[in-house]
Amino acid sequence: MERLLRHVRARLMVALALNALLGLFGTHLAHAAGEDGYDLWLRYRALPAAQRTALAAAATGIQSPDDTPTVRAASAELKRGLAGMLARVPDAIPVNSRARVGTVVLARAGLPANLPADLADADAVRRHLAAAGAEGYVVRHTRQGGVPITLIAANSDIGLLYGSFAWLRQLQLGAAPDRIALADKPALPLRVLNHWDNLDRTVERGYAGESIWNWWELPNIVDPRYMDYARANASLGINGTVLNNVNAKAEVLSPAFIAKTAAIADVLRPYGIRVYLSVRWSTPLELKETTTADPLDPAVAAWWTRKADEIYRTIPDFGGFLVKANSEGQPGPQDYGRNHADGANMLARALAPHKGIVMWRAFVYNPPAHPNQGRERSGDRAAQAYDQFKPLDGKFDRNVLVQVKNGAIDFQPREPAHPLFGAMPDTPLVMEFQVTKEYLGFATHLVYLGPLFQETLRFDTRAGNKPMTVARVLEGTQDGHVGGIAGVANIGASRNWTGSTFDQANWYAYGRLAWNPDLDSRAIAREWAGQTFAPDARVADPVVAIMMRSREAAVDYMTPLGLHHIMGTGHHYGPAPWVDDLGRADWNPVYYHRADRNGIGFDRTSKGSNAVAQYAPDVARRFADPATTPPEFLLWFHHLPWDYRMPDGRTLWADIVAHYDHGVAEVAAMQADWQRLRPFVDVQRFDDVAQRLAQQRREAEWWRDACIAYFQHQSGLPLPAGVRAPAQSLEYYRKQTFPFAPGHG
Ligand code: GCW
Repeated sequence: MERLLRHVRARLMVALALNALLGLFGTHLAHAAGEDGYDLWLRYRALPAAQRTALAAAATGIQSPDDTPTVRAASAELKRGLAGMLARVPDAIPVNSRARVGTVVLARAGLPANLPADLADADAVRRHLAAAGAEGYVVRHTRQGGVPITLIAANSDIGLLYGSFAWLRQLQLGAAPDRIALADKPALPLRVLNHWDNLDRTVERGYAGESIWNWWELPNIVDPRYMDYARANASLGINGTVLNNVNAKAEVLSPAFIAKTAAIADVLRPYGIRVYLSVRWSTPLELKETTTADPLDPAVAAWWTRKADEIYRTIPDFGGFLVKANSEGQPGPQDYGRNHADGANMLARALAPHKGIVMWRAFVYNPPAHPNQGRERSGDRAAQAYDQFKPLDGKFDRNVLVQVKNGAIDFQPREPAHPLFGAMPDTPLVMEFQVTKEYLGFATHLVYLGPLFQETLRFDTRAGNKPMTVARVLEGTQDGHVGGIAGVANIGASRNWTGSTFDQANWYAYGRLAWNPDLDSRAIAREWAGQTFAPDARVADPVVAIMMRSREAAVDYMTPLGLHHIMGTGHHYGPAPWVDDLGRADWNPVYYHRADRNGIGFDRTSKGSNAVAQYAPDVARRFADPATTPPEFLLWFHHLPWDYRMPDGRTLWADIVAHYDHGVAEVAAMQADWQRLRPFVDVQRFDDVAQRLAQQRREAEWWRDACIAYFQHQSGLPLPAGVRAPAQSLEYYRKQTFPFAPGHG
C-alpha cells in the first residue's frame, strides 16, 4: 500500500507540473504535447481559464472522514482531479470544522444524523438518499450554515467513491460547479469484467498486449497499474472482475495462485471491486486430489467445499466462480451424464456459506448430427444453448446465475438478442458482452460498440406477451431474480490499456451501460469524447459523429443484412466466406451463409431449423416472415433467392453489394472527419488514430472486394450496373494467410 501511495504522489507531481505548464502557455500546447492514453478518461487536464476560476472558488478544500480505504480512495481521487483541473492542490479541511466557502464535503449518511448540520436542503438530500440504496449517491451544490459547499453524500463508502467520480466527470465535461445536482444508483447489482487472460500472460482474443496481471511476479511484486485499473473501473461503477480466462487452467486454484489472486484483491477492494476466478471443471481430478469430477460424487463436492473455504480464508470477499463447461472441448458435468444444473449447484453449495456466486455460462453448442445440415433445430448452432438451458429453468440454486452471450452465435457485428433472454423467468441471467473486438477488426478498426450493446439491451423479448426489454429481464423486476452484466475485457498491458484510443470508449461504454442499461449510446460517446479529448463542441461533436457511424459501417463492410460468422479461420480477422473444410460443420462460414446459385441466408423458420420458435410468440411471428423481419436480420432468419425484392425495390443481390459499398464509403467519411480534428488533438493520439483509420479503410475495401467476389461466384450473377469490380480475383483473396495473428490459440 505504501508503495502504491508513493506512486500516486509521484504521478500527482508530474500531473501538476504538466498542468502548470499548460496553464502558462495556453491550451494550444495541450494539443501539441503527446498523450499516450494511459490516463484514459480520467485525464483531469487544466480547465480553460474561466472554468478554472469558477471551480477554484467552488472547490477550495476537501472535507472527508478518511476513515476507511474506500473513503480515502474517494478523497484521493477528488484531490487528484481538482489538482489537475485547477493546477493547485485543494486544502484538506478537518471533519467537524466550520463550513468554509467552497468545501467539498464527503458525507456518509448511513444515519440522517451523519449529514452535516445546517444543510440548506437537507430534506431533499435525505429523500434522495432514501432512494440511493447501497451503492447510489447524491451530489449537489448547496449551502451549509449559509456557506456554499458541494455535498457528496451516500449511504455507503462505495457510494461516496462513485459520487466523487460522477462529480469529477461533470467537471471534466465543463459543467458549472454551482449547477451540479446528481442523484443516481446502479440498476444491476453485478457489473463485472471477464478477463480472458491466461496464466502465462497471453490473452485470448486480446489485442492490447500481454495481460495486465503479472502472475509470475505476484504476489510480492504488485504493479501500480492495478490501482489505476481499479480507479478506471470504479469511475464507471464496475464492481467485479474475473481475472482469468474461461478456458481455465487447474493451477489457478493452487495455493500459489490463490495467494496471487489475494494480492490483486487487496488492491481492488478499496475500489469496490471483488475478484472472481474462472474454474476448470476437472480441477480436482487434474490436481490428482480426487478420482473423478462427477458433481454427484461426495468426494468431489467435499473437495470444492474445502477449496472454497481455503480461498475465503485469504480473500474474505471473494466473489465466486465463472464456469465454461461442456463447451468447445472444456470438461463439464455432462462428461459424467449430469446436467449443467447439477454442476452449477454443486459449486454453488461450496460457495454459499461464504456468500459467493457461480456464473455458469450458457455458451454451449454441440456438433450437429449431420454435417452441413441445419434442417432440424438440433442441427442449428444458434438453437442449442436454448435447448439445453431452457429445460433447466428453476433448477439452479439461488446463488447461481446463468451467463448468456448477447446473441446466440458468437459476438458477431450484429446478432438478434439471444432467445434465452426472457425465456428463463426462474433463473437470474447475466448478459455477456464482448468488449474486445474479436470479430470486429481487433484494435485496428474503429468500431464504437455502444450502439451494439444498446441494441441488445433494448431488444424487446415480449416475454409474457408484453413489453419486456432485455435490460428489464436482467433487472428481474418481475420475478425478483436479479441478474447482472459481464463484459469480456479489452484491457492489456499496452500503455493505452486497450491497444487503441477508441477502444477505450468500448470499455467506457460497457461500464456506463452496466451501471444504467437505459443510457443512450450517443450520450455516452459524448461523455467519453469530452473527457478523452475535450468537451469543446468543435472536438467532441465530430468525434461522436465518427463513433456513431462506426458500428453500422463495420456491419456493412463485414456482414450486412444478417450475415454472420464469415470471418477468417481461428483468428476471425478479415473475410473468409469460402471456408468449408473445418472439422466441425458449424465452424465453417459456408454453414452460416449457405450461398449458392439459388440464394443466400440461414433458414431459421419452421421450414428450416425453426430456431425462430425459441423467441416469444410475438417476436417469433415477426421473424418468421421475411416481409416483417427487420432487414438487418434478414439473412439471419431466412434463405432467400438472389432476386428477392427488398423494401426499396432493389434485388437482394444488389442490396448486399450496396451495403458493402456503403460500409467502405462510411469508413472513408470517418477518415475525412478525423483529418479535420488535426488542430484539436495531440500529435501522438492523432497520428495513431489516423494510421488505424487508413488501415481500416484498406481492410474495409478488402472485406468488400473479397465478399463480393465470392458471393458473385456463388450466385453467378453479374455485378449490378455501376458497381466497381473487386480489385483482385477470388483466388487472390482465398490465398491470403495470416500467420501469428494475435489473440488466439
Ligand atoms: O468467442 C469464442 C472465441 C473463443 C472463446 C469462446 C468462449 C474463450 O472464439 O476464443 O473462448 O468464444 O466464449 O468461450
